[in-house]
Amino acid sequence: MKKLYGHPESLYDISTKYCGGCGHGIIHRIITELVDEMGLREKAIITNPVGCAIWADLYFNFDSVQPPHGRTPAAATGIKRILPDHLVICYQGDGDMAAIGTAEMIHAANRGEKFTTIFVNNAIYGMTGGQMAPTTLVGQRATTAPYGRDPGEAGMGYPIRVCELLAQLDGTRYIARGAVNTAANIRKAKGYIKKAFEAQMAGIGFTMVEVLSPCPTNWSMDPVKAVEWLEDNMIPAFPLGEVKNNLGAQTVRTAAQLPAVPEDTAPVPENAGAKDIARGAA
Ligand SMILES: Cc1ncc(C[n+]2csc(CCOP(=O)(O)OP(=O)(O)O)c2C)c(N)n1
Ligand code: SF4
Ligand SMILES: [Mg+2]
Repeated sequence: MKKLYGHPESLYDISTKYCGGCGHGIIHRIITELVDEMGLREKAIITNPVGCAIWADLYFNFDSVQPPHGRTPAAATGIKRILPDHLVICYQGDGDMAAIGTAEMIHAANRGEKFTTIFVNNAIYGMTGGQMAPTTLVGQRATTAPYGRDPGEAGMGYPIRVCELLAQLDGTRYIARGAVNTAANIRKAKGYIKKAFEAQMAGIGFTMVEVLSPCPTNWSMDPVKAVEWLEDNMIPAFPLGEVKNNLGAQTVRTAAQLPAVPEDTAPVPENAGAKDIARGAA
């Protein structure tokens, strides 16, 4: 008999702590459906964010690690390097990734670390009560921007488009942005995450899927209005689709195609001999 619908084995069958209309639960569901479909439950490891998804280990029925806020890319780097045949998922919110852990995120992407980041963008610091995030829209109100984000006189900066930023880096291979506002977009987001997971399991470099996600509580809206607000305001600011697809061998810039200094002309630092000391020879 063919099973048409069921609860994913990788998702515990319990109520979550998320507010009604929150996008995190849908994103958990997409991830766990894929882990089941790909038969990877025994090989999946998630690094939890700090933020509303900090309790993700209560929901995901596979291994998890809880690094400090913003440091999940550093933890995921270590895990994936030690266990390259595992599916390592780095789950991050927008405050977690684009503010508190900016350095970790950029350098992991630039190094081409071979894990997959799921970046949940709800344009706000959800867990701590609605402070402005790097992705908060111009004019959007937050507890720390009560008159709306103002990049002008108030000097609050502009919303950071993380996908486009990371797409510039040679270490990144697949970057896409989806949303969980409609059934069709949920299916598309699942397709992007599937592609990223498959690329990871094929040993290809850094992959990331951003997912635009409603936070009705901190947007002070009911769940239906929050979905409409996401459609009307977030999608125009953060366009959906594949931002970078460098998975095909023919499109990859190999090391040989990147500008490099010929070895015989490379400058030699005066204290180059100190490398033995740095390696612990002394
Ligand atoms: C180093 C550090 N700074 C700040 C905090 C407080 N803090 C916890 S969650 C959070 C906001 C998280 O927002 P986001 O990553 O967007 O996740 P969301 O709750 O919106 O899903 C902050 C600032 C912390 N725990 N550690
Ligand atoms: S505060 Fe926002 S992000 Fe956090 S659980 Fe509630 S709706 Fe979701
Ligand atoms: Mg957030």
